Amino acid sequence: MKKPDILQIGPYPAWDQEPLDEAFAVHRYFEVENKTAFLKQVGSSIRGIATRGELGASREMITACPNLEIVSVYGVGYDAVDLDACRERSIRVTNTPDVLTGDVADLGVAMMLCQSRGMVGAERWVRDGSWAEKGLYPLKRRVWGRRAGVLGLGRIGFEVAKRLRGFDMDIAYSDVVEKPYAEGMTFIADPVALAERSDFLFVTLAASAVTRHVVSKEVIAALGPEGMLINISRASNIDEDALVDALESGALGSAALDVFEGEPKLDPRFLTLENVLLQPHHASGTVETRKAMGRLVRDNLTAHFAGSALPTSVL
Ligand code: 8YV
Repeated sequence: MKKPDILQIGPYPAWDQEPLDEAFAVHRYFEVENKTAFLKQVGSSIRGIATRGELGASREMITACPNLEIVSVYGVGYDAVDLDACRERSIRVTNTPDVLTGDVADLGVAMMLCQSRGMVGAERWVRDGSWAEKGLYPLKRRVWGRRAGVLGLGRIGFEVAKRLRGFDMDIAYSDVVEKPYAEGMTFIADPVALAERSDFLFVTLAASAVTRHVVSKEVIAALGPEGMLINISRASNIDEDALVDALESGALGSAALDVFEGEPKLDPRFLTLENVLLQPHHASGTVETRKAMGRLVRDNLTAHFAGSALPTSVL
């Protein structure tokens, strides 16, 4: 039987690439220079797209593949997939939820600790001889027992909150509705009010057109000169211009970010700021999790072409 033709939008590790190549006729979009010509050439043969969370699938790509049946996303976030274009043609969409939740929460909490205790600067202090030359490292801010806000108490937000309990933090959260499982946490619907009572504000919302810039200039101002913003969701959830302005002026104390508008290219102003911790969108980046994500990408494709129920569909 002919293997189904798949358009692969971004690279995967060898342990995923090999089984993918074995099961499907894979066309590597990310390796070609002239993408438009490539899509013209292979588009009509494509029945599935395998993509990454941050790369998604655009309307242009979807339109160029008139026989497309499924988009399988390597990531929990599918905001970069044009869902309207998929709905119009009843194209299925799958993602990789649950398997990455713990790792993403771990990185968020690690970023809070690292930034609050100034660990990057402290490492530099040791390596560049400042410790021996200048003595004690400047004092930083405590984490345990302080006030945390979680914006979006879904799977990842809940795992963040669970970890913060271990630091005896006073935890509040915002969401569209109060969550029955948020025991011991204060519900504050308004993100500005949440930011006002938070020392650390975690952004853990699934991104969509509705959540765009939910962390507005007002939310950032409410977090204030002593506050820290931690983003492990999508850059679009934050008004990034307002964020950089506030970090520059000191209106916001600090930030720890795993995601950026236009990544992997960053607003160059970020690189000049000392009060921001920059991470290369790797919250799900452990061997264990990435293996589980790769397997789910393939399991969804395989199930679809076998006519079975999809393990983790979103459309
Ligand atoms: C990326 C992510 O998909 O899960 C998500 O939504 O953004 C990440 O896990 C990962 O970088 C792989 O591309």
